[in-house]
Amino acid sequence: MKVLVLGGDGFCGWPTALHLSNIGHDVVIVDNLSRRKIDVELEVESLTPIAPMSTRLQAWKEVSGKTIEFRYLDVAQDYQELLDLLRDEKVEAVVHFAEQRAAPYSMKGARQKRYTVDNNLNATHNLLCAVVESGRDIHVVHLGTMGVYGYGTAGMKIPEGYLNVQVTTPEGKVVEQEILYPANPGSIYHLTKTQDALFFAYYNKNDGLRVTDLHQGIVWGTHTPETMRDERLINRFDYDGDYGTVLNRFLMQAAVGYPLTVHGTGGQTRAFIHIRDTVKCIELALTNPPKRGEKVKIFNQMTETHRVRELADLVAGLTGAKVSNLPNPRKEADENELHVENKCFIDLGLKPTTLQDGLMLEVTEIAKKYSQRCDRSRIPCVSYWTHSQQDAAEKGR
Ligand code: NAD
Ligand code: USQ
Repeated sequence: MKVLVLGGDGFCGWPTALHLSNIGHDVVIVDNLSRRKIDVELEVESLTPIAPMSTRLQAWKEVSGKTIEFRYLDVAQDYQELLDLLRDEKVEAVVHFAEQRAAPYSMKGARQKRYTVDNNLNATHNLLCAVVESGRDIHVVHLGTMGVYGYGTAGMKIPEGYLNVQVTTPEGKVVEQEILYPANPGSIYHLTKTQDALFFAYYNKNDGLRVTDLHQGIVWGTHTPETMRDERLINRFDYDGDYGTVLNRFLMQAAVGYPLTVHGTGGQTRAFIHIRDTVKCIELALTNPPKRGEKVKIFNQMTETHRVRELADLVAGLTGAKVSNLPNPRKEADENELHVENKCFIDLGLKPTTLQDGLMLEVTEIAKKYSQRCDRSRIPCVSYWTHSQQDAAEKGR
């Protein structure tokens, strides 16, 4: 299948592009390298030394004999180029990762909030608009987030996208309806994903677009079988206070002897998935597209839930690291329960990789191997959700 991977230079996109190429798809990566440029802006680098795109692609050709094409293009800006690409390359499916994905970065200030909204909404809308204009029956697979739902429920499992509700009419008749699960974003970044979901519902209803929206949990790990085949194929590992996600940060902090940065009580429960399962899920989504006329398929792409303080205790137990409870820079519930339905992928054959599988070792080893590349000054989270949190932090310094 001819597949465009938008955002194929990123943490999830790069291993996905390799995996899809490896199993025989004809892959074209589209990326504007904005993630690498944000590293320059934040004066930080991936813990792992990621190679330039041409080196990555040459290495892949050498180890696999397969070619992946690369197009430098801004999906949020270069509409005509995107449309031409869909037509000229006779694209059959698009995997869309090309968004600004860090909640803390999206909350740093007005510039970053506006960039995140402009970039993410325009990228998604340009893609949908271009698919319609191309006249091609292209399956769009989008990476959404568990954070569209908020992280709590009325006690049931968070369903896969849709909720059955009953409403009472003025005449007293009870009517059943299926609605999109109510959006409850916790950051501007998460908010853009809730708007993406409305774009998909609309284009599906109006134009019959076939869309799969994957509401993914926090991705951990670094390697996939493909990225391990050559040092030049190594995946990125973000550890800084804006882009580093909680479990990979704890593993890296343990490796460099930095007390684990638990926000508040660490009572936040979140959904997780290993990067190996991410690429598998994309494969499954591509091979099981919605039929023509079918509503947007929404899958919860996660395999387990964990509480932040339990992850810290686990990492501390494995490594002897100290745990530090810090004032939470975010506006979020201190404690929450989280139960999530993930039957769709399990039924399609996903065999989850769990923390118990010893894969923590892989990340600990990565974190240790490259620990000399860590800039400790970039570890603290210095993005505050509100001015009052920022003022309090400044007074406390
Ligand atoms: P990433 O920042 O590493 O990768 C995103 C890629 O998209 C980057 O290479 C960036 O340069 C590119 N990009 C951004 N805007 C673009 C544009 N306008 N035009 C072209 N390219 C553009 O992020 P990631 O961790 O790989 O996440 C990929 C997707 O998966 C995101 O949409 C994110 O919301 C979602 N997701 C990620 C996680 C996670 O834990 N990493 C969890 C859930 C969902
Ligand atoms: N946290 C800490 N200490 C840290 C970093 C984070 O306690 O050093 C806490 C946060 O306060 C939060 C939780 O850990 O309660 C998760 O934070 P995170 O940065 O690991 O994840 P999040 O901001 O939610 O974002 C990440 C990805 C995003 C994706 C999302 C999936 O960056 O792209 O959409 O995970 S989900 O969380 O399921 O919405």
